[in-house]
Amino acid sequence: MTDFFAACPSVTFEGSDTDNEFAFRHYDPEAVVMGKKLKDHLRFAIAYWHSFAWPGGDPFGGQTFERPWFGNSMEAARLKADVAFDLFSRLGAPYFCFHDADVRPEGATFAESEDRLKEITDIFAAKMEETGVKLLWGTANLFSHRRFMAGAATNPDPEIYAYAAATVKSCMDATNALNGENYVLWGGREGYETLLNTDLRRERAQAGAFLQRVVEYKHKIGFEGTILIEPKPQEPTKHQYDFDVATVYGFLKEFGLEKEVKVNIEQGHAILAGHSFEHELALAASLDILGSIDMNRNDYQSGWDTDQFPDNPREVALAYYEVLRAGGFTTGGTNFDAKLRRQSLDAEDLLLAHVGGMDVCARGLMAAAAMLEDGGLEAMRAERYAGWDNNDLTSLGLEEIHSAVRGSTHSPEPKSGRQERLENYVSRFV
Ligand code: XUL
Ligand code: CO
Repeated sequence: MTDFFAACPSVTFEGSDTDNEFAFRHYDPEAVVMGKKLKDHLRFAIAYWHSFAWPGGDPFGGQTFERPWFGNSMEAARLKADVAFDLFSRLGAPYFCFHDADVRPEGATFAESEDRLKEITDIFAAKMEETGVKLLWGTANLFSHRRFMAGAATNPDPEIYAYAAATVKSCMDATNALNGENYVLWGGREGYETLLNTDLRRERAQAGAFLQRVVEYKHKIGFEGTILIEPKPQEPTKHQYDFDVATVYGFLKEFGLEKEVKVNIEQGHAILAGHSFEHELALAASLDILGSIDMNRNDYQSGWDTDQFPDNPREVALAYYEVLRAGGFTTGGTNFDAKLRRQSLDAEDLLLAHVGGMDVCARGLMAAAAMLEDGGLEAMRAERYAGWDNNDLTSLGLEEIHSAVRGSTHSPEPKSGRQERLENYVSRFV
């Protein structure tokens, strides 16, 4: 067993008056909001990679964290699993998420890597049974190893495509064995560094075929979870094909997958794409492809993906407003794809970062629910479009419309968009 978090008590809800750092002020998992418990709305997941596998490096410096489970042995991987499940339990986090590379050391061959993944998957299964923690999603790391430097599905070398396909199969098997509720594909290297060496048409066709094979395999093994693509515009590559929600939707339509695959939207990726988080969520909901979220925040100055824990109640509230307006999560949830700053060395830092993130999400979700129940925004939205309720012109041709407009003496007047009043309205709730 592990004593890494020995100095950290288990965290429970104490309410907003508490001065206990190790307590939730807003996240009362059992509290009922809009007819559902908060824990069932939020469906929090801890990201294995940031919390247990990330060494604390940045582009100018390497490892800052010294964790007892760092190393390339299976013994280290087993210790890491102990520590991870200890954190999940202390936080009362209902879910976790992982890549193959986060949980097992790379083997000398594909088969060895896969066997190691299976061994860890069996350990996870036992720990999940014991603790009640579930798997929100599994995924394959098709971006860290040098073999994937020019992409996985979109690689110019078919042998790498094959390696990626085999890796995804083994990660889907692991996810299925653990009853994962989703399977995520993030195309970190599916893009290009320079157009000068890139055949866009070919790479797009490879990516489409790859995803079709993933969906076929999902049905073949009876995986009941949702396949999710996680959009991101760039970083690590200069340009990534899954740029944003709109781009992914066009891709899914082209390959006939828009009813099979949804999106996992990450706050920081939305910002990198020049959107807000709520824009991406609202668009996905309007296209019926909203699946799950990766919750973090970006530094608005740095221009890269800083993956910080969320701390802005208003932003979080506007995001959950879109999630709730779309009917809430089904298989999806709130994955903290967020990491500590590299100077935050202590076990307490890791645990308390999640406490703060969970609290701000709960606060945001409750504010969003209150807005939705109050109905003010929806009433104003309905009123704004009311003219269309009994007057759908969209099937009429231009000539028909022209003769009606020309024959009328009525001149339409613009109406206020009321933006400031709407912003004031939101401020009342957050
Ligand atoms: C990278 C990122 C990934 C995906 C899973 O920016 O968000 O961690 O969430 O591969
Ligand atoms: Co992510």
